[in-house]
This record gives sequence, structure tokens and C-alpha cells, in this order.
Amino acid sequence: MGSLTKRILSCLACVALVFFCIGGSMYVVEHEGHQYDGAAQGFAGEIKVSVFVEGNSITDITYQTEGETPSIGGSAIKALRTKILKTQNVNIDTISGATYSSNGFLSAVEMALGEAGIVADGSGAGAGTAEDYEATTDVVVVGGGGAGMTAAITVAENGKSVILLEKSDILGGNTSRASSGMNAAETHYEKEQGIEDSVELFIEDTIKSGKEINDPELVRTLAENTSEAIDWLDKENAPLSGPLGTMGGLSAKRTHRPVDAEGNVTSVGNFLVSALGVRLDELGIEVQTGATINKILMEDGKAVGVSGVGAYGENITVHANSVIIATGGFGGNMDRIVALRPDLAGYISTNVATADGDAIDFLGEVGADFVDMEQIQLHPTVISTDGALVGEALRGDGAILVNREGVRFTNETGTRDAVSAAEVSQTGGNVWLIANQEMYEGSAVIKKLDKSGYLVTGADLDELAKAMEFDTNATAALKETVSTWSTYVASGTDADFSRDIGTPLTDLSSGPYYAVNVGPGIHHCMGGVKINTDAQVISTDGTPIPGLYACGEVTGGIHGANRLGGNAVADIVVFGRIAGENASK
Ligand code: MEZ
Repeated sequence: MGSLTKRILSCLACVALVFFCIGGSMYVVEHEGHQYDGAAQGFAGEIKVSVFVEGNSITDITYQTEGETPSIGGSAIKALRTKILKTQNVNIDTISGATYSSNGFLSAVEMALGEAGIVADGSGAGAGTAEDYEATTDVVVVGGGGAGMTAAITVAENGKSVILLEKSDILGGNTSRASSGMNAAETHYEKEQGIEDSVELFIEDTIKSGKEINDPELVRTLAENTSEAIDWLDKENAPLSGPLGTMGGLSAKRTHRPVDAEGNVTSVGNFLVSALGVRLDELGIEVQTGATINKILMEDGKAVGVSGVGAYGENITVHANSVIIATGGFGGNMDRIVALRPDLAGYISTNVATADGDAIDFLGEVGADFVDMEQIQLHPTVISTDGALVGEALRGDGAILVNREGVRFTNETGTRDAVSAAEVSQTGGNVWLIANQEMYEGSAVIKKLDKSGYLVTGADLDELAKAMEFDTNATAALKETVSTWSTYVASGTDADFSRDIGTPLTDLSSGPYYAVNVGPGIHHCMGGVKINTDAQVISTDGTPIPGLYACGEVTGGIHGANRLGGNAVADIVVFGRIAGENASK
């Protein structure tokens, strides 16, 4: 802004009038203070802000964004705006998972404040104040990951009012970490792609992987509803329409995957969180982020709401006819993990920090029962430095695992418990996942790993081995391993580990090659609160707790002792819909 404009602005009255249009009607909003504008680049376009300043205080911030996804960038910007207004400080952290949007918004605000000539350092009037929040709705959903978002959308589509409360600053939870896809059987996509599969096979695979301790009725409900869940996602503009993939322990290619605008197979988690975030917005669903819920309100034995605290210490109370708990597992809370499973101390976790298991306490207080709590899963391909996930479907697409001696050591498409256990006994407890250019082309997942700096590469296997710091023996072994593997793909038989080779995208016989160093990491809590097939929470006396529902990773019993990759995404959509349906009744 030039100095002339600045002078004109400072001559304006202390109440700025902002005009904007919604659906053709002109609205005039009054803002206390002088208006200063700023702009900066966000994730996918420019973020423009108007900051209203009175004296040394920021009285309001309005913004316009281009291309920020509502659920990620949009909710990060909303959270940052609230934080700046409440703290009167712009020196705040960016929001994890939305760094570009956060940086763009903060830079635009700083630009406007520079024009205003004030330093927002926490000294402005109103810093640290926060009003209590109290509301009444038909249904309150606690937890804004995939299960909670699905449940809230289902409630709103049933014509009922719903408030979605999320502890973190942004929506998505652990769903945003899922990479590979969603398992579903007898879908129209399977038919179109000529895949033979059945609900019964889905059930068989799930129970076998779960070592037969799964609740068979919950498994049947999951399997029978996946096809309809896929149709529902189509309708919500979240089609998992890409080439079907496979994961460890699946007897059919039933992993449904999304594609991005360029046609690359992309990560299912972010795809769903973005698409469902758009639906939350379209349906006008109220979302409160930064809300830590610690109590279920009960009246005459029925759940009638929740209470907790907001990000600024304000009290949060929501009264509702029904309560849905969708807070995820506790894989982000090492204290809880180690208390149940001391053998898992020291493992990295793929989970978001807010997957902390708070709900175990407040569900326990209202008499809920729990199952299989010590059943905690290690995912075999996790980056040990930061817990980033290397999607399991990459192995289904043809990648192999080799140890530091350059040798395959297991069936890469075995179940997660088997592959993780095999990795632990290799030198250093970590291994290399090998892919090639054929896989790289068409995979937004591999391209993203590359962009994030996780991959090493080589034009041929000698170069790749050098990049992996293999010695001469390991390099020779790697070349032998890949050449043998290519013959196994050609013959369709893995003479070493009986891997079901299927129809991989590649036989890995040609480069360039890519590799990523991985090992096991804490991934999924199979145990959790007990539910029935209507997603009602079951009490310790075996009866459903009226008005109380749960869905997603907070629940236990579906996955038994070992979840199949791709079944968590199926779980959140299927049981999110069931919880939403029943809670709206
Ligand atoms: O189901 C999962 O945990 C999943 C989709 C993970 C992955 O490997 O991508």
C-alpha cells in the first residue's frame, strides 16, 4: 500500500465498513478500527487479508483465499485468525499439516500490520480473554477425523442440527495420515475393473488377520456396508475411482484409491479429509476446533451432551439429544501405549498427537466397556525419523523390501504383524523399500515422498546401492535379489516367500530406481470402546448406553488382533455413517 493510500485510510473514521456479496445480496459489516490490507501466497493461490486496528490492538481480521482446501488450509487460517485475535500476537506457530496456508496467512497479516505501523506482540487490548461457549444441537460429534466428519455429514443430510468438536486446530486426525486406500467388496469399481471379490472373502480375510478374536457381527456389518459406503463417497464428491490396489493379507484387489487432477493415484487420507471438509462447509455444519472434551453429560442414564475446555481456557458446553464419540485411538500417547504394551517403548508413531486416548477416561466415567486394549499394531513401513507413513499399497503395486545385506527377507504382502516382526530381526531393525520409475509414474504418493526428501535414487542398481551406502557384497546381493525377483514376477511364483504376486505394475527389471529406509512404527489401536452393530456404546453391564454412539478407531472389536491395511478407512466411513444415521433418529 502506498503512503497516499495509507494517509487516506488514517483519515477514515474509526469504524470501517466492509461490503461483501453473498448470493447476490449486499451485506455491510462494521469493523472497529482502521483497515489495513495485506496479501501473500498460500498453498494454491493468494491469501488476501484486511486487518482492523485500533490504537495498538487488532480488532478483527477478514480474509479471502484462493484454492485453500476448506478442511486443511481453510480451518488452519480460521484457527490462526482466532489465535491472533485472542493473543494479539502474530509470532505464533504455523499449524502442522497446513504450513503453506499458515505461512501465507501470517505473512499477509504481518504485511498489513507493517502498514499499520504496529507490532502485535501480545500487548494489545483483549489479549488472553475468551468467552465461554455454550450451545444446543440435535447431535454433537466429538472428534473431527474421518469418522467424525462422516458422522456429522450423515446427521446434517438427515436434516438434523450437528456441532462437530475437534481438539486439534485442523480437521483430519489420523485419517489425514492414511496413504493407501479403502477396502470394499462387491463395489461397482471392482466390477468395472474385472476384480472378483465377495463380502464373504472380505470377512474371511479380516477375521484371519485379526486372529479370530474379532467381533464377527461387527466384521459382517463392516463388510456388508463397504459397497454402499463407496457409493456414498461417490455422491459426496469423494470418488475412490483409481486403479484398485492390494494390501497385506487381502485375497482380492479391493483397496479403492483416489486419483488427483493429473490422474496420479494419490493419498486416500488427505483426499477424503478435503472432500468431506467441502461437504461440511456446503452443509453449513458448525465446527469448533481447539476443543478438548473431557466429560459426557448424563441425565437419567442418557447421554445429553459434552463439556470441556477451549484453546484459551474457555468452558465449552454442548447440549444434545445424542452424542457421537469419534476421537480416534491413543497411538499418539506413548504413556498409554507403554502402560498397556511395555514392549512397544521406543517405537516411533505414525499418529497425530491428538490421538491421545482422552476418550478412554470420559467414556469410562459413564460406564462404557472396552475390548482388546492391548492390541496395538505396528505398521511395517514407517520413516523412523518422524513417523511418516510409506503406504502399504506400494508393496501391492510391486515394491519389494530388502535388508541392509541387499536380500529379501519376507513376503512383503504378508499381514502387518508378520512383516513388522520380520523387519525387527534384520540388521539395525530397519530395511529398504525398493521401487522403480514405472511405479513413480502415476503415483502422487511416491512423488510426495520424493518431494519430502525421503527417497534415495539411482539410474541403475549400482547407483541406488551407493545412495543406500551398501558395501560391495550388499550391492552384488541387491542386483541378484532384483534379478531373481523379476523372474518370479514372470513365472508368477515367489520361490522364496510364496508372496501372492498377482499382477504388479512392474517386475522391477528396469531403472531408474528409488528406495526409502523404513521400519515398524506404532500405527493402529485395534482395541477401544465396545459398540454394537448400531454403533451404540455398550456399558460394562452389557447394555447400550442411551444416546451414546462411537465410531472409528476409538472403538474396539472390529479388527481383532491385527487390522488389515485399508480396513480403517472402511471402518470410519461405514461406522461413521451408521453412528450418524442412528444418532439422528
Ligand atoms: O489402513 C491403513 O492403515 C492405511 C491406509 C495405511 C497405509 O499404509 O497407507
